[in-house]
Amino acid sequence: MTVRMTVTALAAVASLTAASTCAFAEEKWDMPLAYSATNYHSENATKFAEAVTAATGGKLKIVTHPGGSLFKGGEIFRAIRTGQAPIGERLVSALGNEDPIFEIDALPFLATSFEDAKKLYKASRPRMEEVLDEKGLKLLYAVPWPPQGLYSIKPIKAAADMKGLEFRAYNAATSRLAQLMGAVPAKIEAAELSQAFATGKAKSMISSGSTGYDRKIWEHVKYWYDVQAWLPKNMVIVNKEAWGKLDAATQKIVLEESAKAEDAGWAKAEELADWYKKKLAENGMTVEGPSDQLKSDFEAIGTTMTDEWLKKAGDKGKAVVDAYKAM
Ligand code: PCA
Repeated sequence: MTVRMTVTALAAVASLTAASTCAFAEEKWDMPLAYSATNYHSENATKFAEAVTAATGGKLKIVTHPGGSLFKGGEIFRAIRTGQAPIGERLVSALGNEDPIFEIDALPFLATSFEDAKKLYKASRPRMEEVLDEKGLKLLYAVPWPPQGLYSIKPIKAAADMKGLEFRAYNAATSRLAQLMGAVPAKIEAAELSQAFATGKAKSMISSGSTGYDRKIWEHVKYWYDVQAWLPKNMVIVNKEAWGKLDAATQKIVLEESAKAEDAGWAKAEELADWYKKKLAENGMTVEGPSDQLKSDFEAIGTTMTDEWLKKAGDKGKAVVDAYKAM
């Protein structure tokens, strides 16, 4: 009994001492992510979170929650905006109803290589930051997905073959694209994909090899056409109020680690793009380029969608496209 009491007393003294030597207030940030833990976006975000935690000596501890476990993809932007989560990651092009600038990321054939996607990012980042700032948010970093291709349970030689086919969309732009092909779109988050294809709710979609690989899409889908239509990005944003509570030294560390995460993420996406395609093929999928007809059908749809977007996005949108084209 005496010994137990002594141990308890010692532990109490030790924890008091630890508390008094911690001259700083510790802050814990939960960071919701929509995509699976093993996806490179999530792994990159987790590395970023760990690097910030280490570099601040635990003063700012960031903990990631992948796979939509804390907030689903469709809820993350609002959660950060309202301060329910201080930080998180969201697919940029899914935010078209917040502002048209975010949809520039999913305009077919505007930027189809990593190099052009980087230019488009440079050209659009100032406007993105302006819009986010008005909403009480700050952009930390953005990382692309590999080029987008067409998944289908049946061979597709032309857009006409998509007529009536159930199509999984991940934003308004992919819904519109489906509509223009005569397909039947339904918005479904990546985390719910396997279920949607298993039940036949989805029979086609446009996405990268990355998401097909993550969801073992070959269990349901046999064809992937490497259309290289665009490279959408995920962005990591922070609530400005939460940001304002950090001291200058901590903010500096977060910005430095964000820059590193951005560079690492772009490099990883590019490195993995071909690897994903190989994995789809190894698992029995037919992986090939689009037929000339399908390509020209997509190009025509891309022109329509770009025209529609320019009307919506007005002068500010046009200025971004012009800046991109001048690069
Ligand atoms: N994967 C994400 C968005 C773009 C991509 O390649 C998805 O399908 O949800």
